[in-house]
Amino acid sequence: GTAQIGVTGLAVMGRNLARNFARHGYTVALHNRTAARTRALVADFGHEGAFVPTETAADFVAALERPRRLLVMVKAGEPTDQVIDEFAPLLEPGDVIIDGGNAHFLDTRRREARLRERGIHFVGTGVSGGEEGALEGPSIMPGGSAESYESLGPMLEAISAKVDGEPCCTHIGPDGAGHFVKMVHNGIEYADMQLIAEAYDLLRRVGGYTPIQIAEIFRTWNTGRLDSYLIEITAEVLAHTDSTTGKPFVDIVLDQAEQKGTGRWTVQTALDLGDPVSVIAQAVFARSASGHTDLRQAYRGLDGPTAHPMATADSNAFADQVEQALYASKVIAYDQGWKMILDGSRDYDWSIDQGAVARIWRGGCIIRAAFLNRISDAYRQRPDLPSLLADPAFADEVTGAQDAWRSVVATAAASGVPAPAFSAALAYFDTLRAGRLPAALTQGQRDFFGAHTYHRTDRPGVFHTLWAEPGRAEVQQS
Ligand code: NBP
Repeated sequence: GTAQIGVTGLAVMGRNLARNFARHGYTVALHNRTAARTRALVADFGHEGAFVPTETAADFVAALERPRRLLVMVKAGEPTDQVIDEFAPLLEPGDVIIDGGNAHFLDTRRREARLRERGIHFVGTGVSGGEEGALEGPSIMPGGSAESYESLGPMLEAISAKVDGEPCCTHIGPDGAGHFVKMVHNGIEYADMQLIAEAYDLLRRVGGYTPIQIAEIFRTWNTGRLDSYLIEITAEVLAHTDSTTGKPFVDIVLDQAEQKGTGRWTVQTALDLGDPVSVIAQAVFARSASGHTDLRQAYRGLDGPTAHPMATADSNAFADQVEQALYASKVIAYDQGWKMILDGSRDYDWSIDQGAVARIWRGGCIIRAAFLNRISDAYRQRPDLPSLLADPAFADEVTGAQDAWRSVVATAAASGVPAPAFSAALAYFDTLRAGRLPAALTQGQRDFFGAHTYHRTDRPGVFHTLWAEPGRAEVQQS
């Protein structure tokens, strides 16, 4: 065969990645379960580069130069296993299967281990940027063996987004590392979106701004430290008018946010790792709460404060406070995500370079932002940074924003406007900042009802109090 890469699964993502490879001069073998998609790609885009369309699995494999590289872009889950089972018997040791779908990293670990026994490299790869990113340059997060990256890496880097000449693609780590990092990316994306939504809600219901005015505020913010793709598209959505009603578009959309599941996986995995990703969790919960029409019906109209838009003179100052609350909360959400990557990397022995993750998210992906340069710089200065807040520049910014941040959270509570992500971020900041936590009381309760023991602040050892006995004597257990 002559094709340097083959793509099987030619729906929007696979088709656009195949075109992206071809536009970069690679010969691309094409395959799809339903051959009509393969033919349509060649008919519509065949002039863009060198494609080798195939219809059977055997022809597809035969079209590839060796070692073979097959990119699987089918629906995640069962279809991915079916496609692997179809192709693996046709491959030889040294060949590489790349899964660019949104697989769960534990599935990727399972698949990688199984294929490794047969000498086949399995590269679970996160791809972010949606349909447009796939064509124009996504952010790419490949896992798998270092050996597979040697031949595959340059091709993936070629088709990835570039920022300051650097590709938004790097080898993340063995087996499931790439899909794990993609999962956390999506969790952070959920948090970013929820924080922006809360900022909008407060500006509208407390600040008294119209959607068009808020679009303008977001455009201004987009020239500063919040400069990001998500802020940019938020302004576009808010400025959009519904053509049939003439109303702001945001007012005619049903207020129920859906999810495909990667945010939920992030929180489920964080619970297993023991990582308190509270802002990400609130973002996932906010989407599920919005969909519970039965609950919303039961609560709707219950007595409580009604937000009153403030006088115009005060709303400018309020908008500035919201910007500060948004920025500080964003730093906390990212800090939670990076801590999760650190812990995942430790638990699974992946040796993930935290700074490199920031670098490859600067372009191509949904959370791309100037902010990621800052995170990248922080890790460049200190590669073993335990937390973003251990970086003096981030610490200064967050502590500097906190008066405004507290005021916004207090105003939200007093006005009856929900701000779960802003509030969770602030509570996280205050939890970790505290000299003493009421966790001491929790541990006392645990010792009382379950003899779970406790440590003392003043001397080493493990202790238990005999709560049921009159003297409540303390016994040292070790
Ligand atoms: P879909 O997730 O909609 O999957 C459609 C493709 O899967 C078609 O090629 C279809 O073949 C194939 N397929 C299915 Br369904 N079941 C199959 C089976 N049993 N055997 C073989 N092929 C099967 O496509 P997509 O939206 O392009 O996404 C592809 C992957 O990329 C997914 O894992 C997705 O999560 C991930 N992803 C998507 C985005 C995005 O923005 N859409 C971003 C990043 C990652 P057919 O034509 O014969 O039905």
